[in-house]
Amino acid sequence: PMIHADLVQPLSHQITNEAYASQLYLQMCLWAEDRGMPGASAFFRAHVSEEMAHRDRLVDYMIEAGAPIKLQAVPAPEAEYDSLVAIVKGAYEHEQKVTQQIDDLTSLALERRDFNTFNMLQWFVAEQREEIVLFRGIVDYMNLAGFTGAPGDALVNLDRYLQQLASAK
Ligand code: OFO
Repeated sequence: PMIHADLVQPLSHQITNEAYASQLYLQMCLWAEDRGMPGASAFFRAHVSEEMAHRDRLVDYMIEAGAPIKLQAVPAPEAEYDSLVAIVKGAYEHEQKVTQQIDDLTSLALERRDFNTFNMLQWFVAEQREEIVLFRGIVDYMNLAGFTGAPGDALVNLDRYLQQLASAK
């Protein structure tokens, strides 16, 4: 088989992880939408489809390899946030977690000498580097703007910044 038996379940599980990321960002988008933050809403909305694309990339790989996919329940995302600061920090932390998941999968593929999966995962390794750079950049910007989370100029500024990031994609 193209995929080592020990990788089949973990890859299936990552499909659920990517679906979770998509749900999480949709919830964050809705939170921002609800509070009249169009920039933050657009930014997270764009991430919803990106995460779906990550999920589909794994699905396509497994279909091509003829590996069975067992879907699991997608956990409910956190819905209560104190501020946009908490959301951005939450998203950054989440991306760090996903990076760990991808790293674990990649080292397992290497250990089992599953070079097809190892090769497929290189795309995710690069993608996670981009995600980390992106979210860390927003956290840095937030700190630079002196944004504490309260409504005011800094919040409007951050929302506009997120709008620019969303349009640049
Ligand atoms: Fe946000 O990169 Fe997939 O999960």
